[in-house]
Amino acid sequence: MPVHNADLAAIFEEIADLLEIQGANPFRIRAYRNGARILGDLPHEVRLLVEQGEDLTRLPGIGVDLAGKINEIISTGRCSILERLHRELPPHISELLKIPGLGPKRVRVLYHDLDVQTIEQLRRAAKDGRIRSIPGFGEKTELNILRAVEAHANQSRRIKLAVAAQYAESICVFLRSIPGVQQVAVAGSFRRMRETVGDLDILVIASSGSRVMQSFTGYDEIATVYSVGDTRASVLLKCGLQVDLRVVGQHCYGAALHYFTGSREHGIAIRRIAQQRGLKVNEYGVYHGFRRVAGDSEESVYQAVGLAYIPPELREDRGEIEAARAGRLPHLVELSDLRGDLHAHTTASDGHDSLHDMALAAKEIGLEYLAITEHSRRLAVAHGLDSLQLARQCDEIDRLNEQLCGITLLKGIEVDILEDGGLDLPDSVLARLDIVIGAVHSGFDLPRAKQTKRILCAMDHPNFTLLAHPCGRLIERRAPYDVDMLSIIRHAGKRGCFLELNAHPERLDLLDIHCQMAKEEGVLVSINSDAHSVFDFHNLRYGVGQARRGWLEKKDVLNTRSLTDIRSLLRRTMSV
Ligand code: DGT
Ligand code: CA
Ligand code: CA
Repeated sequence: MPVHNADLAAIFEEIADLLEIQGANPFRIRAYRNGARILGDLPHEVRLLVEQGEDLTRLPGIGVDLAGKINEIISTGRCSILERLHRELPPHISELLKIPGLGPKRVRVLYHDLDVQTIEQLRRAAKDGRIRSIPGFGEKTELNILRAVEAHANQSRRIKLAVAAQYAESICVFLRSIPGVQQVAVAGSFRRMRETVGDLDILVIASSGSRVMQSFTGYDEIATVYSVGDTRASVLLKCGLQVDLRVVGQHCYGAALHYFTGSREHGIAIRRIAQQRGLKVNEYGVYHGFRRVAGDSEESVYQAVGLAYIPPELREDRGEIEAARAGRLPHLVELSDLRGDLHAHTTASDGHDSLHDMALAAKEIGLEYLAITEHSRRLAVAHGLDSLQLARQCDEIDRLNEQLCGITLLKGIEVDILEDGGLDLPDSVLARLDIVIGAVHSGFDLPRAKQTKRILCAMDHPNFTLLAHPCGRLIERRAPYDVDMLSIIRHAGKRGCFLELNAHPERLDLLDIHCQMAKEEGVLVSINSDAHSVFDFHNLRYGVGQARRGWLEKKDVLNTRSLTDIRSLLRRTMSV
């Protein structure tokens, strides 16, 4: 079975979790976590590098030890250290980590003090009031755990877009190699660029469905075939992702793609409009009685019901149909519109590559400027910078900018917003920078009013320019903190500062609905990679996908501006 980067990343992540539950050396744990992140973000499959005999230690963050593990997993399909950890710890203990609010440290304590090994045991411990007595937990935490366990039980498993993309890509390569296949497209929520997908919906254009199905069910990543017929199949991959496959003839392409892209709500609304015009829309075409009037292309489907073409990211029945009817659809921002990236890290804090290499990688993908924004001193786990270290980096950036051509580095910081709304570095230091990104990295549980006030207060700081990952959620792992986003957006507008749309696949934060809100309030959004390695710029595409879901156009996005315009926009903020 081919091993994907997401599989390797998941294995390393699990090793790190289990080591942490065991209380192993933090450096060792960090090495696996970094390895997992690097692997998860690589744009190309590591398996292919191994097959080509490449030296994996040339990848950032991958030492001899991890390279050996990767080779072992790819060549044998097994991982001996993970097997050993599974023998040493209770079999289902890592399941506990799926409960929001429970990290390895807490699981370790729950296991040692209460012998909690499963989610059911956790629920019982919380219900019986045994958790509150553990030092550092308390009654409130106990209640939160109980709620989270109950929410977890009702929750269906969804997979992050960037992870699904890796599996989708290999399936598409496989399907295209089947004789007779003319076209392959991934539809469903994947095409709509939702942050997570429930399953993959793949559309294949071929003259003979049965031939395609025969080959497809032999795909070696399939664990279970749920159902298979001549035109449709549904399977479960070994990674846990479900795939629905549909085969149609060429002339149905547009109608089928439209049907399977959804969303369900959008589809229902379109069919209702069709009905009013005496038309019928299904996955084979648009019909007037028995006469087929459209369906070769998606454009023809929309045209038949009197609408302009609606891009997939907007198809949620959230006003796009009215906008299409009125000719008011936005001209959505595209990846190629981005001219810079305003959030990146280097080895000076917790990044994996040097200033120089990050600059070259940004230039390579066509960017004209890149802001270097390390963590500030408070975030010690990420080697945050103090004033002196930051000043040194600024000097280095000045020197480097003289040598670099085609790319300009901007001087910045991702400064911690303290719980009282202050910033983690003195004004005099921040004043020297081109950009000051404020970020909440602690105190996630503050009550709504306090959390909102904290952020508004940070924005009042004369040098504050951009609010990082505004709601703080980690997809499927940590809920957003409770804030009044409209107040924050309005305050940003008043202060002349900006909001980030953090493009990391774990974050995708600003949320799509808040992008729309920012647009309405006239507050520009910056689509940033938050790159920690040269490969992370690849993630900008997911940020753009989310921005498109939030109706953003080129003019609504800060980093579509030229370097000169960016400089003056950032300066204007500071002088307010
Ligand atoms: P997901 O998979 O939960 O992330 O969300 P979607 O939007 O990909 O939903 P999914 O996979 O259930 O279906 C994909 C699209 O196919 C859906 O948006 C509309 C269409 N579709 C699927 N099954 C049906 C159905 O039984 N009736 C109708 N009208 N449409 C369907
Ligand atoms: Ca789907
Ligand atoms: Ca489906």
